[in-house]
Amino acid sequence: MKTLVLIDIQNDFMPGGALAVKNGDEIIPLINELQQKFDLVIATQDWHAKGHSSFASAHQDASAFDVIKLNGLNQVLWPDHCVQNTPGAEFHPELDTNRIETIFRKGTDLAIDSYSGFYDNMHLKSTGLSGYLKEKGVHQVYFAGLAGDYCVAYSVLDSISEGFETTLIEDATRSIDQKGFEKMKLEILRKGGTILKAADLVF
Ligand code: VGL
Ligand code: ZN
Repeated sequence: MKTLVLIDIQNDFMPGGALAVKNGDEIIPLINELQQKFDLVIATQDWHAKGHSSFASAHQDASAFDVIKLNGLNQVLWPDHCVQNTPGAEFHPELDTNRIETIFRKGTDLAIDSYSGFYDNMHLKSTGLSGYLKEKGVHQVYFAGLAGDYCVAYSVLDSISEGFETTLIEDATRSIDQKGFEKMKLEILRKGGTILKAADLVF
């Protein structure tokens, strides 16, 4: 069963949003088209409590994009984004949500950030996505969405470690930092993931 996981296609990651990804909205028509090719479509939502520890505003004398140590991990401090039940946390209005069977939310714990759709950044708590896919007999998982260098890349890496045949559809993502994305792509390939373009999907 071929499964498409759509990562964080939310207003705050779109041009004009609180944590805008350049040209993030360009992927939406392609993603709507892609969904028709898959047996199962799942989505994730970045879903932060107000005052989340990944927000620069939660720390004294800090600015957005500073890097600090949080629970021993490097943490980029972000502008406030995807706060629960705000318009910025909603899916982009042009995203076709009719085929999305389940939504996995992440980043709800105030104390710890969560890039991957599978685990928080300390790998302490699972979202249940891996078990959900395994229970459904899924072996092949494809990823698209935002941002390529953060939540998409970390989801892809966790998917590989969870034992799924994992593919990143690289033209169905956009990144905060292109250099960071190129680095993550090398890591994905090194770990055994596949990277291809939507037109190269042969099903
Ligand atoms: C993301 C930074 C902070 C993402 C989420 O969806 O890639 N990036 N929160
Ligand atoms: Zn976030």
